[in-house]
Amino acid sequence: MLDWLLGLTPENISSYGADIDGVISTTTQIVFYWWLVAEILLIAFIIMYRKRPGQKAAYITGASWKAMSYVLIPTFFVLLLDIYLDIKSQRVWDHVKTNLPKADIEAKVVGMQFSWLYTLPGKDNKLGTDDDIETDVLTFPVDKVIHVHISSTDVLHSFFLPHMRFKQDAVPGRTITGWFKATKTGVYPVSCAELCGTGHGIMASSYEVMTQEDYDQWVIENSEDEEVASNDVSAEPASAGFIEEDYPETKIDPKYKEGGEDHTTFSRSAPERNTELDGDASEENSSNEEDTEDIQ
Ligand SMILES: [Cu+2]
Repeated sequence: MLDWLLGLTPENISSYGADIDGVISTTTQIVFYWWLVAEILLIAFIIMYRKRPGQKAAYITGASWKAMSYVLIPTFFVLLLDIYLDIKSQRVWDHVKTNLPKADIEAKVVGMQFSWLYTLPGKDNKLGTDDDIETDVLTFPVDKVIHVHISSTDVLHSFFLPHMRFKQDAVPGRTITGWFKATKTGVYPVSCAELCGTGHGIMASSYEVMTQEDYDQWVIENSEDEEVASNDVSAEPASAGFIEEDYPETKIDPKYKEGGEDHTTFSRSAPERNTELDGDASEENSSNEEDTEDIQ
């Protein structure tokens, strides 16, 4: 039932895509049937109890148990369905968001106004080493667990892979890890699902799912021409408003915690405000004392 609605969603190429679609389908069906019942009753009652000659309107306060049962019984069923949905979706949430399976490949995803930049491990399959590959097409093998460490250099973005049934906010100053496993090779779109500025609509990107052999080859090719590759990357995003100096900052996330450039200004001004407040507070205190003296 209602498969036509799920038919509108993009093709599922995710190992947990069926779980996500299942929750959406169940929620839609429950909401749809209750909506149908409510609308049919509403229209029926409008016709049945319309104004007619000789029929007087009754004033019903709803205080009797019979009247209340018309509200309480449907509420009970809605509550039961709510609990059912909670249990069903909690299982999916645990699987997709909480219990991350062991990663085969770890990648870094950085959102910025208005592009996505990806860093993949090189031949050593370790992220954060010299042979890392920077790319603007997230590339990874099929049937492998990919962990993505998502962050942002500026404002809130949302890393959205519709075919992968994956969506995760990119929050400045934080790195959030998500995972997915593709079941099919191909090139698929990435978009930003958080209104992040004037270029939000053009903040599109893509990812390519390859066979393991193709991926191994891709890693070798891109690791070999490391210099060329890094030149490409620094040149390409520049057209999309990327400033190279911005990137190293995002590598050092603790910097934000210790107080980056912006935060320093904030913490500098904060104590000034505090001292002002203290001054005010002591004045208030002294005036309070005066008041109490007056009362005494
Ligand atoms: Cu964005």
